[in-house]
Amino acid sequence: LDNFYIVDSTLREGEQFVHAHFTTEQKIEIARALDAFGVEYIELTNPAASPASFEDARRIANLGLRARILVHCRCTMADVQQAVETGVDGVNLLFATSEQLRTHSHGKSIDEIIESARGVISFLQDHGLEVRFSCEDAFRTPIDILLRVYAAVDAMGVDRVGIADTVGVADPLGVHELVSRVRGVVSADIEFHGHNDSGCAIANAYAALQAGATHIDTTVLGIGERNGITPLGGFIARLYATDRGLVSRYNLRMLPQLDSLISQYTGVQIPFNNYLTGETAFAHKAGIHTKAVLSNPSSYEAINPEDFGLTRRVELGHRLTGWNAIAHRARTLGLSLSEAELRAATREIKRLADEAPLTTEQVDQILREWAERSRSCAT
Ligand code: HCA
Ligand code: CU
Repeated sequence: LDNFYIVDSTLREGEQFVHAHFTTEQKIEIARALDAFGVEYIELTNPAASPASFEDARRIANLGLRARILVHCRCTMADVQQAVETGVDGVNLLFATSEQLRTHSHGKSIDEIIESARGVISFLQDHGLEVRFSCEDAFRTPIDILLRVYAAVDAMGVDRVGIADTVGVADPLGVHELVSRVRGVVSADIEFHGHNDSGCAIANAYAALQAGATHIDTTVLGIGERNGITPLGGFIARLYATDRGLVSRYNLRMLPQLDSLISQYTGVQIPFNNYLTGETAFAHKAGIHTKAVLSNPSSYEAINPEDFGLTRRVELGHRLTGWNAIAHRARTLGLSLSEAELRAATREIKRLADEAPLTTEQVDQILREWAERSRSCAT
């Protein structure tokens, strides 16, 4: 599984998010942050989309980043001529192949698609650019058509073929099946791009890797059309949970910064349950959990927050609290209380918390009062 590359599309798919309107300076800052994190590829909006899109692609291609810079283009000469002028390293081409999109989007037959691909691909190859050809809406395209298109562009010598779950209908078993079938007919690398409409974007990206895909599209916080695609942080969490060695080549401590940068620039909050950076992602509450976590965090954590520069939180002032966690807190405060006292203090906290949760300060106050009482009894 370690032969994979991340193609981050925050500056392409992410720009298609309803709340994204990045300025040139913001795009540059995002590109630099992604590069510092260590994604291998950064995909940018089609330079033909607008004058600023062209200018920004040119500037980002000239920043001297370690990541390879790609632009996303329709499979037309007009688009790729502009792409070449920007000085980017490669082009991610797309062409819709499903019946739905062929009818309602470009109206071309499969033979016409293959023929236009030929000219565009050889033009890019002549200019020394890396080329990927993707079938948009692959999961609603009949398999025989899909394999015919992939085999044809593979024979033209593309570096990668792309498989896009454009509407988020695929599931992990289906992705595994399709990627395996494509693997059987192409020698090129395989890129997977998955939308999250039905909640499978991370699982699908992971299944694609398991089936032999080499490149995975992500965006920071998963932003994109509708509810977006595979989120960078969630994908990293998925890989880390399997084998943390898989993600050791990335600068993991940059992830919280990337998430907050995009949150700030789009004006949307990071969800409380977000992978890694959600407010509660490392919060432990019930007595059974807190006891074990305080003794060894891995008991209830698959992911070590410290690897991402984050900290865990143990909640004490609620009715599900346990005396072990309360005892731990008392020790932290330097208070010496007997087990009986700690159990009694815990009962008091639970009784009060049945009315309303207590703050840590309130819990500390109760523990200090018990310590005070205990001392005055002793003297
Ligand atoms: C788009 C559609 C796309 C393309 C993905 C790809 C999709 O907005 O252009 O190039 O592989 O989801 O199909 O994002
Ligand atoms: Cu997409």
